[in-house]
Amino acid sequence: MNITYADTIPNNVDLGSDKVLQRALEHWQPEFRKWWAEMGPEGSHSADVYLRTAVNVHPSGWAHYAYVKMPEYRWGIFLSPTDGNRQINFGDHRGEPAWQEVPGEHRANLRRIIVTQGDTEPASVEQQRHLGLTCPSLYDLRNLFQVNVEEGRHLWAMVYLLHRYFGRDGREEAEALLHRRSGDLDNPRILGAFNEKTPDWLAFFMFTYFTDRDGKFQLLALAESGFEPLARTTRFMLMEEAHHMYVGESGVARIIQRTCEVMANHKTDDPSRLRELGVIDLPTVQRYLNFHFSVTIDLFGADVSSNAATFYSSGLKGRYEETKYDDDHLLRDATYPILKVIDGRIAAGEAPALNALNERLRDDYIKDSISGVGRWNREIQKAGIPFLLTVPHKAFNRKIGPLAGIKLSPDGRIISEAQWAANQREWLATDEDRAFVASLMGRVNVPGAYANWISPPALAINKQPANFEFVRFN
Ligand code: BYC
Repeated sequence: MNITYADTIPNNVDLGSDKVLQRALEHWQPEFRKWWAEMGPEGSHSADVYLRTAVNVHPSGWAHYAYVKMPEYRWGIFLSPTDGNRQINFGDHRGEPAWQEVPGEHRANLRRIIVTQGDTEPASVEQQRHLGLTCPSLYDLRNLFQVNVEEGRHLWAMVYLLHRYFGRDGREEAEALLHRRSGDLDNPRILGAFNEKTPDWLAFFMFTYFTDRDGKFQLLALAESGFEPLARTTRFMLMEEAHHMYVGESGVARIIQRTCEVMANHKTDDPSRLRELGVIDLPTVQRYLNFHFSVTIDLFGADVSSNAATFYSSGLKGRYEETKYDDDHLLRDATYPILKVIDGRIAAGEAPALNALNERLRDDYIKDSISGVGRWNREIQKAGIPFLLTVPHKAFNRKIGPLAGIKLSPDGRIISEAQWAANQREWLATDEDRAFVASLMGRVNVPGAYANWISPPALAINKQPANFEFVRFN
């Protein structure tokens, strides 16, 4: 098969002159297309979608807008520019020049990190593949598809690293990324949250708000890596990630706005009355929030992790904003506060800072996610409604790490198994909640029209009006 690399795969890695890489991609690209046809957005293949495509890394080139059929999207490979003088900023190799090739002794760990990162990208596309059938507007449909093609590009970014730097085992891992399936019992995706369902648009917006934000923090930690190709590719991915979180934050905000409008118009806060009126009541929003937040903070791994210590000491994965820390960047003697479970109670404790790096990143993440929830609350306050959305306690509904061993209410009270069983329905989205939200989902595909349960956006995309034909069906 002939591939004109410069045309079909925009890149700044001089793909055209790398014969080994070309051969690897000749095998992988058709497999990727097959995967997209099978597992990519359902019923979307012939639509013209108003999408941005990164065609180069310059400010004018990383967001080029045009109508595109998604199977023809030009998934590019971009590394952020470098001045060639970067040093490793942390760990045992601190002060040495950043690696341009994979250091032999860290090869297995580096591959594992890249594979784990790469695995989440197709996983999210699989999780979201049915959502286009129930879009609340063409604007939202376009945003969904934008997120999907960019997750596809992020998969390409990791596959590029595997093919270019890891030889045969890299090629095998790249293939396996197309074979695992979200939620498949026999061959699931690697991390828990990526095997959950994203069955409706409230779940989608919560996912892009909370889980894509895990992407932001993990990518920021990898952007500190001593392996420069990984640092450079993740820096570029972060530019796209920002839009995904915006889709989530503004999507939830628009749902809240619409609910508050109906609450005010009908002078009611009764969830069943609001459901009859076709909007999503705020307690249901809270239960979805609790679920997505708790499942996502598990993605940071165990509170105390020898893997995390090794990744840091060997210069593979840094802290969020590593260079802003005024310390030794070795962390051999430092400690970090963690929560411990002692005799069924939670107590403040300390762990060696090196081992607690997952916990530190989780804490950074939590601070960042709380701020957006504050903005949702301002929407509710503006409408004069006395309701406050809250982020649950860090130990609520955990499945990873020692906190998984206890039962806790969202506000942090230790409870018995029986109390958990009795109250769980108040705290986490139930089958009834999901069935109700699903009952609202119906496809709205007329330009400028929006489903009853969500407000139109204040600003559409690329300065286009809200009634722009963001997707044309053929
Ligand atoms: N589910 O020592 P620990 C994104 C495993 S999202 C299942 O704490 P470590 C995106 C762990 O693998 C960002 N298993 O682990 C968002 C280990 O397994 P083994 C994704 C889990 O290695 C939206 C064992 O438990 N990127 O980009 O320190 C849409 C012991 O744990 C989970 C990355 O994650 C879990 N939640 O930390 C699209 C960055 N957590 O060795 C995209 C790369 C842990 O016993 N990954 N385990 O078999 C990493 O840096 C690390 O692998 C982790 C785990 C932070 C995930």
